[in-house]
Amino acid sequence: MVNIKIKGLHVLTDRELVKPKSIVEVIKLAIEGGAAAIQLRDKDASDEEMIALGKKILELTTGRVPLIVNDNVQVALAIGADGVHVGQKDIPADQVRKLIDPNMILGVSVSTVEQARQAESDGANYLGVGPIFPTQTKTDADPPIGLGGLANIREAVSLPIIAIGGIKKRNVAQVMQFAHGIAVISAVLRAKNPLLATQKLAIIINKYKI
Ligand code: TZP
Ligand code: MG
Repeated sequence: MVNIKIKGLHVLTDRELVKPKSIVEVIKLAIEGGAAAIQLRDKDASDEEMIALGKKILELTTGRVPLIVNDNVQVALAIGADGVHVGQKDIPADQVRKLIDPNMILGVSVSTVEQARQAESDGANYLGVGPIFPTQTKTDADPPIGLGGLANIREAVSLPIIAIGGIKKRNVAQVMQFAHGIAVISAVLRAKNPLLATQKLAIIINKYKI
């Protein structure tokens, strides 16, 4: 059941990239525009800063869409978030699964079939798969896996696949042939009109979403 809720458009936060706009304001527009989930992601913030921002964003998401916290299990538990998302260099997914409430969503970033199978057996509820295309947003991103890499992972596991990395309006339709949703940062946070940008992405995604 948890899987149904996380299909669609995920919008990730980035307090720096969104400037001069405010992240809270842009996330509000993203929810209005049809985002299916919000992920609180901030590599440079302290736990206190994450908690403060997380509480503000939780006010916008509660009753509407899940809020998933990147990397930081303690922050997720402290604010009562709906889920946690971890990468290959974070706390192992099977450990996170034991630390969080069974109803909480666990997302895991993967870029290979092997990692995807491991995440599935560790108890992930969905996979963040990528980077699909080159991206300047994550400076330490792995090389892009392309649509071929995405398709291989999709075939190997039965979890919902949320594709990430360099996804824009122009390429989202091709990605959605092999995914249950996508996650973006710059396509919404750097858009002149974040509401319109979200609406346009969500319309395309919802045509393909299964
Ligand atoms: N993980 C893989 S690529 C990426 C993350 C967090 C960055 C995605 O940002 P953008 O701007 O949507 O390419
Ligand atoms: Mg991480």
